[in-house]
Amino acid sequence: MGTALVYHEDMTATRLLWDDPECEIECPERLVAALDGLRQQGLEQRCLRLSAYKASEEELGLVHSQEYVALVRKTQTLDQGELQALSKQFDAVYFHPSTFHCARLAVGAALQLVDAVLTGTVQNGLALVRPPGHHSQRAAANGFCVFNNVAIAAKHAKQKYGLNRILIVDWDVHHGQGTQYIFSDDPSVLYFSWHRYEHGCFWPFLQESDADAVGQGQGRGFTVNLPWNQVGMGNADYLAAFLNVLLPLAFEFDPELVLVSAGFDSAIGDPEGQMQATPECFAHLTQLLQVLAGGRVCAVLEGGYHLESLAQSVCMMVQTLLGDSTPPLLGPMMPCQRFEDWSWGWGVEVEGRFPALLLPTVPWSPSSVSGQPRPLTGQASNKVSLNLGWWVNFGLLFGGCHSELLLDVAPVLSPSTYSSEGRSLPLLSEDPTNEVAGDRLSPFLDRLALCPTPPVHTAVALTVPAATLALPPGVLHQEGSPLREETKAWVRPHESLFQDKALAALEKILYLLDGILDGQVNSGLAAMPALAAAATLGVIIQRCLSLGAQRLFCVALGQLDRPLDLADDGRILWLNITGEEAATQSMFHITTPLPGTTGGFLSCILGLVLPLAYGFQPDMVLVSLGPAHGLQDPHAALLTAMLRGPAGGRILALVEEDSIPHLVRTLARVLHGEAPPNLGPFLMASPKDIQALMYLKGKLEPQWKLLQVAAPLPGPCSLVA
Ligand code: X5A
Ligand code: ZN
Repeated sequence: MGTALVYHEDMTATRLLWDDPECEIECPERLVAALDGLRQQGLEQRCLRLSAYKASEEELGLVHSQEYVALVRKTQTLDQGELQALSKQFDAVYFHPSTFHCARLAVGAALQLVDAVLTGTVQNGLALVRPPGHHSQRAAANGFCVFNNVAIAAKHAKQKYGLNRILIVDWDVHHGQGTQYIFSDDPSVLYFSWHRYEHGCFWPFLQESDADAVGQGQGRGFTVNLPWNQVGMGNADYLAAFLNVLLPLAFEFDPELVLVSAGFDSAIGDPEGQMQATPECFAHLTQLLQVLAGGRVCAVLEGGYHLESLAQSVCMMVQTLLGDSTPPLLGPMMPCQRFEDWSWGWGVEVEGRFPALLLPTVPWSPSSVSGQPRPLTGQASNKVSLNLGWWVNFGLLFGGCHSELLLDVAPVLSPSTYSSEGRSLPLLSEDPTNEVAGDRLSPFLDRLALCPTPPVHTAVALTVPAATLALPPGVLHQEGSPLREETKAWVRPHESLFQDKALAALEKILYLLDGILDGQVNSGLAAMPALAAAATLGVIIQRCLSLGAQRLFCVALGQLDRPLDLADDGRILWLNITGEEAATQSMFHITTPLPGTTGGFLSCILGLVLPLAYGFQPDMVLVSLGPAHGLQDPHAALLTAMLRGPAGGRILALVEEDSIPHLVRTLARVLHGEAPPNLGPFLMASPKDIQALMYLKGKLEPQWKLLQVAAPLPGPCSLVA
C-alpha cells in the first residue's frame, strides 16, 4: 500500500547563529544527509513524496499553550541578541528567525503523515523534520525541540479519527520527557522510551526518566521507561528490550496506530548516545513494530547527530517500511547486560545477559555459545521498578501476577572492558568487506552477499491454480524443473514421494528453494505433497545443507519429526511446536507444546522462538505447518512475519497441499511484507503454557544467551519433567 516520505526543504533553514557547543550538533546538514542517503539508495523514489504544510495554530494548541505559541511566533522578528537571550531561558535550545516557520512545518509533516496513513493512502511512512519534538512541553522548548511533533500527531489522531489506543515508541537515545508529561495521565497513549540514563547523570538529568515513572491517575501503567545505565548498548540489547519489554506490552495494548519518535542518536557513532547499535538494528526494530496496528507505523525524526550513521539508519528504516527484508543482524554473541531479581514472587536471580552481536574477534560458533560465561566485572547495580500490573501478558509471560516488577540492571562488563574488548567495531566502514563482515559471514552468506537484493521478493510453489488464490501483485508463481540426479538419490528412501503428484510438487518446491539459496528469490511459500510432509522437509533440509547453508532454523508445527538421519552437529536448530510436552533432546533439538491461547502463543514467539532464532543467526529459516498443526491463520501469519527477521528475509514457509486458500493467501502476503492480521481477543497464557516455556528457558539458557534476559530461572513452582 506504500510508504510516505514527508519533507520540506525549508526545514533546513533553522540553524545556530552563535557559539554553543551543546546545540551546534542540531544542524541543517542532518536533513540533507538523511535525504541524500535515501536518494542514493533509490529509496526516496520508491516512496510517496509529500510536501509538508505548516500546522495551524489550532493544531499547535492541541498540546501547547497559546502564550507559548505566541512567544515562539514572536521570535520571527527578533534580532540575534534577543534570540540568544530568549534561548537561554530554556535548556539546550536555540532560536532562529526561521524557527517558528520550520517548527510549524515539522508539526505539519507529522500530521500529514498520520492523515496519509489513517485515510489509507499509504501503509506507513517517515517524516523527516527539524526541529525535533519529543523534549518539547506544553509551554517550554527543550533539548533542540520547539513543538512536540509526535505528541501533537497523537492528539490529532485521537481527535480527528477517534483513535482509542496509540503506541508511541521513542527510540531516541534521550528521554522524551516532554511526551511523557503530555500523556502521563492518558491511558489511550502508551509511551515507551529507552534512553541513556547513567543513574541520572545524563541529560536531561531527571528522576522521572527512571523506570519507576509509570504515569499517573488513569494513565498509571501507560508510561514505560527503560533507562540504560551504561553506554555501549548494542543490537542485542535493543532487540532484547523489544522482545522482553516493549512487545509483550504492545501486543496486549493492541494499538490502532504506532508513532515512532525516531531518533537515531541511539545508533553507533553518535556523539550524544555513545551506543553501539548498527543501522541494520533499526531495520529490525521497524520490522518488529510493523506487526502491530495492522502495520500502521508513522515515524517522525527526532535526534541523530552522526551524519553518516543517521543517513544509514534512516535508509534501513525506510527500506523496511517499504516491505523489503531486513539485512541479518550478524556477528558473534557476547553477554553485556543483565536483568536480575524479577522479584515479584519468585525472588530468583536471573543472570540474563544481552548478547552483543558485534564482537569482531570471536567468530560465532556453537562452542562459543555453550562456553564459559564472561567474568562479571561491573557489579554495581541499580534497582528500578517497572510498574506493569496492568499488563496481564507481561505478568504471565514471566510467571507472576504481581503488580510491581523489580528489574535490576547491572553492567556485566566494566566500561573499559566494554569498549576495548570488542564492543567497539570498525563502525560505518565504507568498505563492506571489512574484517567484521569477513569474520561473521558464513561462506553461504558470503556468496549471497554478492546479490544483496534478490530480483524476486516472494515466490510460491503451489499445486492449485494461481488464479484461485488472489495473491498480492508481484508474487511469482514458480513452475517446477526436473529433479537433479543428486536430489533423486535423497528421494529414493521415501516411499511417500514416489507418486507422480508428490514428485511434481517436490520439483516445484526444490526449484523455488534453489532460487532462494542462489539469491534469486528472497522468500517463498510452498505446498508440501499430501501425506509426504516429513519426507519433503527432509529432502529440503538435505538440499540446503548440500548448497552450503551453515545454520538452518527449522520451526516445525504439528506432527513433523526431525528427520532421523540428520546429524546433530549444530547446523540445524530444530524447534517442534506440537501437542507434545516440552523437551530438549539437545540444544539444537527442542520440542514445545502449542500454547492454547493468544497470550501463550505470543509468549512462545517472543520468549522462545525469536530469542533462539536471533541467537542462532541462521542462513535460512524453514517454517513448516505440518499435519494437525493447530494454528489459526493470524497466528501462523504472525509467526511467519516475525521469522522474516533473523535470516535476512530468507524464509521458506511450507504448508500442507490441501491447506485452505485463505491461509496460503495470508502467508504469501506477510512474506511479501504486508502486516499480519489482528490476533483477535487477547487471552492470557495458561499456567501450563507458562510452565512449559519456563522449563525450556531453564534448560536452554546456559547455551542460548538471548533466552537469559527473558525470564527467571525455573523457581519454586513445579515444572513439567
Ligand atoms: C532531540 C534530541 C537532544 C538534546 C541534548 C542536549 N535532543 N544536550 O536528541
Ligand atoms: Zn536525542
